[in-house]
Amino acid sequence: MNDPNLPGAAEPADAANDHRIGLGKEALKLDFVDNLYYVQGKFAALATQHDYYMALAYTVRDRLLQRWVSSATDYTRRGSRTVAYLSAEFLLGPHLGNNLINLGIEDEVRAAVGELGLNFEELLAQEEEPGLGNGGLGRLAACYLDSMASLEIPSIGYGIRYEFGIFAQRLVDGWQVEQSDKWLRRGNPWEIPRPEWAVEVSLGGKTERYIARDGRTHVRWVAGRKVLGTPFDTPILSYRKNTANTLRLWRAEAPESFDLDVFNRGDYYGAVQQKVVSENISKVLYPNDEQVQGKELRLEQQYFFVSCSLQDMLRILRVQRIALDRFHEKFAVQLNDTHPAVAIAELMRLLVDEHDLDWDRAWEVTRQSFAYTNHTLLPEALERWPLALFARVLPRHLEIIYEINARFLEEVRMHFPGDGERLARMSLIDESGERFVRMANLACVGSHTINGVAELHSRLLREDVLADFHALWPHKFTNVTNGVTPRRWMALANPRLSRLLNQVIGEEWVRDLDRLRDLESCGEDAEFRRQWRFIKRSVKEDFAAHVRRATGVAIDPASMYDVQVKRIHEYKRQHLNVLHIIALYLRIKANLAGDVPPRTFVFGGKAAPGYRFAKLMIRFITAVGEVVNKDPTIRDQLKVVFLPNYNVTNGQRVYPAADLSEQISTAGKEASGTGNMKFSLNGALTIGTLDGANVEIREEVGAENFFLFGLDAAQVQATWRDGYDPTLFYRDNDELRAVLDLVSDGQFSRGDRDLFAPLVDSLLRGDPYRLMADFAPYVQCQERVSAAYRDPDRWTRMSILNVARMGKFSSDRSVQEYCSRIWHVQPVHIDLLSHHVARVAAPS
Ligand code: F58
Repeated sequence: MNDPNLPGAAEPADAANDHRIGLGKEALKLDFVDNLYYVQGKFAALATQHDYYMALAYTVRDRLLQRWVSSATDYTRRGSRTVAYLSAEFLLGPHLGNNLINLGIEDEVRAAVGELGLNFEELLAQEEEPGLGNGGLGRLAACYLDSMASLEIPSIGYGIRYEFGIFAQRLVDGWQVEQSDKWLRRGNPWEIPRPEWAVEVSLGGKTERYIARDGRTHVRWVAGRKVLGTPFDTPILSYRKNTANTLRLWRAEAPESFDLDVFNRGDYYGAVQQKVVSENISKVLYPNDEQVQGKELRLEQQYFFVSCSLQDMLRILRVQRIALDRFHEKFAVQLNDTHPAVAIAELMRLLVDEHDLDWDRAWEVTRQSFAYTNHTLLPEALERWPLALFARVLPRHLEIIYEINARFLEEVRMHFPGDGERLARMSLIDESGERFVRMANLACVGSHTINGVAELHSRLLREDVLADFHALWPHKFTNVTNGVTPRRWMALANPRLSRLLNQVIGEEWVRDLDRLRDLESCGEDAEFRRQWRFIKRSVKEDFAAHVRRATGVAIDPASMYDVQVKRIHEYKRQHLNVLHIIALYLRIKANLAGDVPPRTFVFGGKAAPGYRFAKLMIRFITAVGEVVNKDPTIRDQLKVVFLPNYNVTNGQRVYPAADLSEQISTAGKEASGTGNMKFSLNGALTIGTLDGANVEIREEVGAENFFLFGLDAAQVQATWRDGYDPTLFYRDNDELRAVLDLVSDGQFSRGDRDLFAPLVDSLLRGDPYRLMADFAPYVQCQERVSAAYRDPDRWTRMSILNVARMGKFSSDRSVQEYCSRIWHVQPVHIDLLSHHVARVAAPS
C-alpha cells in the first residue's frame, strides 16, 4: 500500500503539503488562509464565522476536486456502465463534517483551525443543511449516493435544485409555524454550476403530424413555452477511496431566445414575467409526504428534471461515441418512486420523435433501462394526474402513454382473456370516474424490475397493491430492504461510540458493517458495559444541553430517553405514544405507578402544512408537555419535549442519545422506515409493531432484544374485513377511558373541550389506524420496557447486541443488492491523477 494519495498511506512529506491537495495540517492551514482571501475576499479584521466556514469548505472542496476530476476522467475513458439515480428529492444534510470523515482528515482540520484561533465546532455549525427532501425517501437517496461512491460504483444522482427546501419549523404557542428555507442565502460552496451543459425543456402547446423524408409519419411537438435547465454539480465523495461521483441538480431559468422574442414585441414586463414563471419550476419543494397533490407545477417539476436528465445522458452517450440504441447498456436508470416515472414516456419521445428510432426498438431500449422502487402502501400516496392537466402540460407524452397502453392492454388480453375488470385496473388510464394517468402503472409497464423497500412491504406489493402486475410479470418483482450509511449515522453522528468501536473491533466496520458482529461477546464484559453506559450517558448530557437551548426545557440525562422522530402522520401514530404518556401521568398522580424509571419523551417531526390533523397532533404533544412538565406531583418523573425543526442535523443529535426508539406505525402501513435502523445502530432498543423493516430488525437482533406489540398486518386487514368497533375498547378498558375522558374534558387545553375533539372523535368513530386496539398491548409492552431499563446490566447487554447484529442495515448492503440483481453495474477503481494532469488535461 503505497498510494501517496490515500489518507493514512505513507505520504511523502511534500505530498502531504501540496497546495490544494495535501492532507497535512500545514497545507490545510495555508490553503484556508488563501481561500479566505482569494475566494471569499475577506481578511481577519472583517471575516465572520461564516466567512471562516466558507474558507474551510473551499479548502475541503479543493481536495474533493482532484478525486472528482480523476473519477470523471476514468469513467469517460472507460465508458463505464453508470447508475442514473432519478429522484425528486435528495435530503443530504451538511457536507463539511461528512467530507472530513470520508477524507479521514478530521483531526488535521481540527488542529489546523485550532492553530488559527478558531473553534472547529462553531465553523461546522455555520453550514445550512440542504433540505431538499421531505423525509425517508429523500434521505434514502442521499444514503445511496454515499454508498454508491464508497463502493466505487459509477453513478450520477439527478434531481432538482430547489431554491427553497423543506420549510423550517418553529413552534408558536405549541403550534407548528412554517418558515421558508433560504438555504442558498449565503452561497453554497459545495456546488459548481455547469451552464455549458444547460438544456431546453418544452412544456404545453400541441402536437403535429408530418411525413418525413423517409416517407413515414412523424410527430412534432410544438411547445407552448420553453424553459432552460442548468445543472449544478455537487461532488459525492467516497469513504477513503479515490472515487467522487456527481449529484447533478437542475435549476430552471428562462431561455434567452424566448426572452428576445417577447422583448422584440416591446413587452418588457411580459418578458420579465416569463422569466419569473420559468424560474418557478425549481423554486420550492412540495412539503407533502404520503399525500400527493395533483398540482400542475409539480408535474412540471417532475417532467423538467426528468427531461433535463435524459438529455444529459444522451449528451454523455454522444461524448463517449456510444450509439443511442445502446442507452440501456450505458445507463441503469433507477426511478425513486413514481415522481420521475414520466421518464419512460420522455425517453420514448426522445428516441422516436427526436432521434428517429422505430417504436419497437425504442421500447426495447426503454424497458431495459428503467427499474422502479415503490416506497408506499398508502393508496392516497399513489400518484395519478388528472388527464386534462396532463394533456395541457405534456400533450405529446399523453399520446405516447396512450400508445404504450394500447400495446400493453393487448398483452394483458392475451394472458387473461375476457377479464375486463382486470384490464380496467391495469390500464395506465383510470377511467372509473374522472380520468387520471396512473403513474405506478406506467412505472411497472416501463421497468424491467420493480422493488419494495422491506420484505413485508414487497410481499404486500405482490399480494395487494401491485398484485395484477405480479400476476402478469412475477419475474419483475424483487425486494431490496433499505439501509442507512454508517458514515453519517454512526461515524459522524456518534464519534464517542465510534472511537470505542474502533478500539475494540478495529476501524473496518465503517465500510463493512457486518464486522459489528465482533461486538457480540463484549456484552459479557462488565468493563465494556461500563464504557458503553458511560458513552451513552455523556451523549445524553450533550443532548440535554441542546434541548435546553432549543426549547428551554431541562431534561435529566439519568432518565430514559424515549424518542419518536419522523414526519407527523396518523399512520405513524405519535398520538398513541401520547396516550401512553397520559396513562403514565394518571398512574403517577394516583400513586399507582410503582417503581417506574423516570422518562423523557422526545418528539420531533414536521407536519405537511395542509394536513390539519397532523398539526393538531403536534399541538396535542406540546399541550400534554405543558401540563406534565410543570405538574409538581410528577416530580420530574416524566418530561415531554417537542424538538422543533427535526432535520438531518437534529437527527444526528438525537439518534445517539436515545435509549428507546418508537416505531409504532399501524402494521402494513410503513413501507420500511429507516429511522428505526439509525436508532438501533446507535444502541437504542426498539418498541415497535411488525411493520416495515421492524420485522427484519427484530429477526436480526433477536426477539428477546426487541419490544414487540400490537396487531400484525394480517390482523389489521381482518379488522377491515370482519368489522371493528373502537368504542368497545373505550367501554372495556378503564385506563383508556380515563385517558380519553381527560383529553375530552379539556385537561390539556385549559378547559377548551373543542380543541382536541377531532382527535378523540377520530379514535371513537372509526379509528382507521387502530390505536384503540393497540393501546392496551402498547401500555403493557411499555411496562416490559420499564422493567428492562431498571436493570442496567440487562439493558446494556441488549443494547450492545442490538448494535452488534445490525450489520444488515448498512446502505452498502442495499446498494450491493441493487448492483448485482437490478443494475448489473460493477465497481471501477479510480487512480488519482496527479495535480498537474488534473489541472491541464481534464476532458471537456
Ligand atoms: C418513505 N416514503 C416511506 N415518501 O414512508 C418509508 O417507510 C421508507 O422507509 C422511506 O420512504 C424510504 O424507502 C417517503 O418518504 C415521501 O416523502 C414522498 C415525498 C413526495 C410525495 C409523496 C411522499
